[in-house]
Amino acid sequence: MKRFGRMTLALAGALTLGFASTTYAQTVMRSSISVAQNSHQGVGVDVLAQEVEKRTNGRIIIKNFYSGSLGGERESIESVQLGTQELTGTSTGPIPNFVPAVRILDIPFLFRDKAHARAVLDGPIGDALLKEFESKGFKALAWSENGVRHMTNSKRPVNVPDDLKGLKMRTMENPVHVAAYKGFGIITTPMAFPEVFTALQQGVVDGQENPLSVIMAAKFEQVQKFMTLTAHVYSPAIFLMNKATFDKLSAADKQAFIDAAKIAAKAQRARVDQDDANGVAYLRSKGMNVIENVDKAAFVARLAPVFAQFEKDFGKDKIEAIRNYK
Ligand code: EAX
Repeated sequence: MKRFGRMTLALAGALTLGFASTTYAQTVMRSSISVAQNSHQGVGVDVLAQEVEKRTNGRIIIKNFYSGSLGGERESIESVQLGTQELTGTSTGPIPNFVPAVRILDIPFLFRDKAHARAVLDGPIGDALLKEFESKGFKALAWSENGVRHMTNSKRPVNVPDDLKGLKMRTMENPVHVAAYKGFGIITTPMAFPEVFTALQQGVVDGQENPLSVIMAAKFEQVQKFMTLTAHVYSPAIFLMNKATFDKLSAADKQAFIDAAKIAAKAQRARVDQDDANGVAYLRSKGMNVIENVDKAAFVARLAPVFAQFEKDFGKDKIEAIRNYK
């Protein structure tokens, strides 16, 4: 038996009620997120666990670990690939290192808004990208959402692209983000999420970028004075499962996981919407200086050379198919 393998427990469910014992096998799986339970991603993995439990009549239980307690996103994805952990909820941050085709989604200013991103992810392009995970040892259950990313820092208000020049910013371990942010003149420092709060607190980096949902869940307002709603990139999220674990399920249980993940994704997106609606007022109430209106076209224009490179590397037709998706 693998040390962290699936645990099959025989439980005498009715014993405590004093009935004749009905013995049934219960499978416990482990899942994780890098952010706190009280967050959009917490809602996602909690709903996924509830729905799977309900749909399998309690035969399959998912135990969730929060706040990176099983490791950051890259480590969790690795564990799911190896099968030492069955599931994880993650942003696409580290995913290009595992499933390169998915990197196209991390291009800045690719989507007009969340509705556009959700339509692409829920349509044929998103479905085709979910299938790309299968040859890498994953069953990708559904796209969910991390949110629209904004910049924060401890040094100065960012009004125009030039204000970003020379800021030392933590980025996700994502090659597309790193290339793009360099285009802004940012000094990029890729780092796993569980290390970010301390790095900001100790001044190892000046800033970071994340959706309002993550900024609030991580309490970054305690260590970041300035935020600008740059909305520079949409950040997808995904529910990943170890492929061998999924393949062993009955057809009905496979469907249970897929249906549960769709419901979980919807709940996670709803929480992102709620956080986007409340986030600015909340963070201001905690003392953050928030710049809401920027000249977006100026930020987009600054990345022209980077976009030209992405078109070459990822295929202009593929990028246009996403941009023009209705
Ligand atoms: O998935 O690493 C990041 O900045 C992610 O947005 C965060 O962990 C939530």
